[in-house]
Amino acid sequence: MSTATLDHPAAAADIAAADIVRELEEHGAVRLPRLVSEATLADMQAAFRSRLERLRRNNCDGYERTERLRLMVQDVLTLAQGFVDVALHPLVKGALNGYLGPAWELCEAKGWRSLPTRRDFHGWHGDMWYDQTKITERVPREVKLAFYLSDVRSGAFQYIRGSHGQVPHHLPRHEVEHLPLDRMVEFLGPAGTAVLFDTSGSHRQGIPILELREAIFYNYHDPAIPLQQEDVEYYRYHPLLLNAAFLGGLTAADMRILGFGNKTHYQPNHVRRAGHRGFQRLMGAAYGVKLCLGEWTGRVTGKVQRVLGLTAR
Ligand SMILES: O=C(O)CCC(=O)C(=O)O
Repeated sequence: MSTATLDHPAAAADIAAADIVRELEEHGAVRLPRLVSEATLADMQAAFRSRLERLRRNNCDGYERTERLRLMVQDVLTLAQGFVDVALHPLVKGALNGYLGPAWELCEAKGWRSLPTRRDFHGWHGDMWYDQTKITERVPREVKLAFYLSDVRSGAFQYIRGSHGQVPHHLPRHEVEHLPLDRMVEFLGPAGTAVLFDTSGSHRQGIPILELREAIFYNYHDPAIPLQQEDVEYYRYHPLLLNAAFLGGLTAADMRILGFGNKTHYQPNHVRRAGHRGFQRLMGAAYGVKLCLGEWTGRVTGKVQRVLGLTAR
């Protein structure tokens, strides 16, 4: 396969894109050549890690944690220019035009840090995203771009080559037992490794995960395809959240890809059903008490200081 980087002329990217489309058609997953410079990668890593400092709450941005072994960072396009540049890389766009046809958009951009474990917590699956009760006669295509932000020596993305095009589902034990593991490809690689894959094929994060792994996953599909109910309720494919600072120099095609003006999946006043509601209320109340105590202590300290003549009245 020919190689291309972010700075290659469009013609070279077109040739490489055709190779990538062929690989996707045949195998369902393909490793891409390097997409960003070391400096851009470092910028992305620093921005991503700044979101991993703490759990998101109140006036502090951070990660989301809805499961034990992954810390989720939502809406990575807001974090650094590199996240937008990778999403709209000419090679990626060329490959997606060839594989998905004319109507695809970027529908999600998030990442996570996976924690070390020997547990197969995610399992083999094809991504379920569209409404399988409405679309029965074909499997609509969806492609993800995996992009590593840490060196991956274990816990890599794994894919069964040629398994794409099946109705996506979580593989039950009897199917896992018969998986053709001789066709399994494991995408080990340094930070900056990028892999495009058809999400209907069987894939998972491999185990054991011996070191923290940080990766982002961009999700591309046709937004006109009806979504499964669970994702509508969760508001999973909400219109992308963007950062105006990173949107200079977009073409009309880029704006379409980022969903400018597309309200198909916009839900006014959406409120996500919260889990752990009792616990959240308790934490909210405890925080309220802490603020009251802080205010009261401040008043008492002020009074004492005034009585002792330590501050002006
Ligand atoms: O984290 C991984 O390597 C697997 C990702 C995955 O299964 C998915 O995005 O559906």
